[in-house]
Amino acid sequence: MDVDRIRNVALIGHSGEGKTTLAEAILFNMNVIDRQGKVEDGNTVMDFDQLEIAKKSSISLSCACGEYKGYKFNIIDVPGYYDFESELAQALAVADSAIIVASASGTLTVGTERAIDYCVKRKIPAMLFINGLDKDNSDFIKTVNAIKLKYGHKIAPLILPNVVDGKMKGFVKVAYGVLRDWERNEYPIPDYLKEAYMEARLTVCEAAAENDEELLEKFFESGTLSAEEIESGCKKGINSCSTITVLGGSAYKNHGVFNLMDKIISTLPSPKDAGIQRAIVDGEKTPVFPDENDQTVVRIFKTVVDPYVGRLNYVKVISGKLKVGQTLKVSGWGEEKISGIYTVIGKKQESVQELIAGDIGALSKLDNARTGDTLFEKIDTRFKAFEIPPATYKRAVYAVKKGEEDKIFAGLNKLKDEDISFRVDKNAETGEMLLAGVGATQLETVKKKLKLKFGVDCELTKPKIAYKETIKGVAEAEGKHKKQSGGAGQYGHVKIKFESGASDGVYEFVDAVVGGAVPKNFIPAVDKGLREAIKEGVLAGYPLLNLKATLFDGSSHPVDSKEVAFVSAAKLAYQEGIKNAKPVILEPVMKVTVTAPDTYLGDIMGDMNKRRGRIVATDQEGELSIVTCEVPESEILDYTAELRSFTQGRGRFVCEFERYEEVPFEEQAKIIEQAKKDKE
Ligand SMILES: Nc1nc2c(ncn2[C@@H]2O[C@H](COP(=O)(O)OP(=O)(O)O)[C@@H](O)[C@H]2O)c(=O)[nH]1
Ligand SMILES: [Mg+2]
Repeated sequence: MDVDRIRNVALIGHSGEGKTTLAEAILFNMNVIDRQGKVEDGNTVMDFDQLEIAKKSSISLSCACGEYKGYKFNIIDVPGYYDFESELAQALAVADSAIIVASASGTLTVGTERAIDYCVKRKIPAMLFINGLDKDNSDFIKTVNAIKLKYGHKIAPLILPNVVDGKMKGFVKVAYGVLRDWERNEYPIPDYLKEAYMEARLTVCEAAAENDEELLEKFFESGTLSAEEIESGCKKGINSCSTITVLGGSAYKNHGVFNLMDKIISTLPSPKDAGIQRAIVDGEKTPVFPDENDQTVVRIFKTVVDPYVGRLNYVKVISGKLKVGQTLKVSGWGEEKISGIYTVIGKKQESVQELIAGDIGALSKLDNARTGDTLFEKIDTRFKAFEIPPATYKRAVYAVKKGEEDKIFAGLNKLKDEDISFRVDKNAETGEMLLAGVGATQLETVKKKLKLKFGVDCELTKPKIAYKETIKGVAEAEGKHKKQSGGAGQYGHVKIKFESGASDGVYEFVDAVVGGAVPKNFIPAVDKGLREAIKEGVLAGYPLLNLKATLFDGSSHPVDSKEVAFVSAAKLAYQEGIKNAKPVILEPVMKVTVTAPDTYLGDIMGDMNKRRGRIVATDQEGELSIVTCEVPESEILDYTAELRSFTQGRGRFVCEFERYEEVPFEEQAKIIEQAKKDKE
């Protein structure tokens, strides 16, 4: 196989548009499978995972390959749902082009818009496939026009539908000037389509000519271009991301899929056309070409834990040749011996001896390497890290069965191999195990995998907020600990002034005792008592911040005074004093930066108000508004889903801890009430 004859194509777009079904049709047409499976029957090549079968929808990217007209297609089926966007980033880091699958709904759907924007922004060559044209209410032309409304002449349809009695019977191949039915028979263009065809052809010729000086000249001179010229012009346009060609059909009925496959060959880039993969080579940013004679460089873009072969790493060979028996280095930590190389078709692997530059396959039996690692032969090479969506959705993890916490923690850490877009932390403040990810669907998936692969059940709950307490006023208090009933007695007596303002922001102890009212040797005991006491505030039991405590008086007993007595006395004074020093509850306030199309600006600000948020700044970047606000953490625990919902998935946010702030009075009452309940 020659690198020019490889096509690495990712199928992208919103979920439910037919990507997995399209992959199935392509594989069927390449004779990789002898029957086209259905997502709803749970028998497709790409949705093979048990959870995907149950959900009837893709969760992680999967790969399959086959041959068509002497070309090798590596198809990467990418899940469309928001929560799995990391899979999109991983797939597009190695695919040389994308096919955006869009339903023929007559509108530009948010999912399609996101996919197009993603490709345009990152310069990924793309083609659109308008799917579901077998459905009664589908409308190719209306859909294309809706997409054009936003993207203009970038969008170049290569087909013209032939609709008879409200049903699409086939299409005109605009470049070639023939009518095709769904059985791939070809006819001359009927009269009723001629006018529309002439118009469509003109549009395509313009799109092709725009990308090539020579073609432009020819088009000016003769007013037309040949089919080959149209394709070569479109190919240039696709490669430079100035053109997105449009095809259509029905993945389900396998209509229009052969035509798509022909265009994959004629207009989508080979790994060589797609050209340079930017890498950091020996510390320098350098292009790496898919040259067979160069050093071997292999990039791992996905790790899966396979029940039969163990950990399987999906790889793209960036340059050189990957061979069984090679030892390759890994930046930063060592080397790996290459023993099992495979081509992949969904859940099936076929062992091969080598993979050439530009090709995609899988490696088994690597010791440590995983997603994101680059293996190289001689010169240190690595790539920019995958663009992972921010992990803004947090949930606490509790074991259903007591005692399984460690097993859950270990399982989660293993699952991170498969999904690089969630984090597991232990929160030292609240003592909770926290899972942070892109959204609820993702974390639910993690939970199900935990059960399936490690046999442990867990519950996901809203995380506890790490509230704190402090005082705003000043109070003096006395604490006396006295026990003198029989045997050895205990006596400690202190007078302490409590006020806000510790030098370190947490706690400061000042010894202002004169004349030995509290003997020198017992002063550390007072400090110790207070240090223990501030672990719990007097309102709701949260740690106390910013306390300055000045010991200014007290008394002692020649026999009964002991360390424990002064520790207790200090604690008594604390209870009394803090209550009188205007205690308040503090809450963590986050800095949240929301990005969304500017039409949502008003909604975002109004919604922030309801969350007790403060707008700090608003900025504009193209059509996007960027709103920076400060909002209590307790008010944004579900913001991921809510922002998505009122922006139809167009809004994004990131957030980070900003500072602690006083909780408003009404809210304090709720927190105190809750703390009481928790204690019972
Ligand atoms: N009628 C019709 N149904 C389709 C077509 N393509 C996909 N479907 C159905 O739409 C649903 C979602 O398809 P799927 O391939 O899972 O979409 P994905 O989420 O983009 O991978 C499934 O029930 C498919 O059978 C099509 O061209 N026509
Ligand atoms: Mg799918």
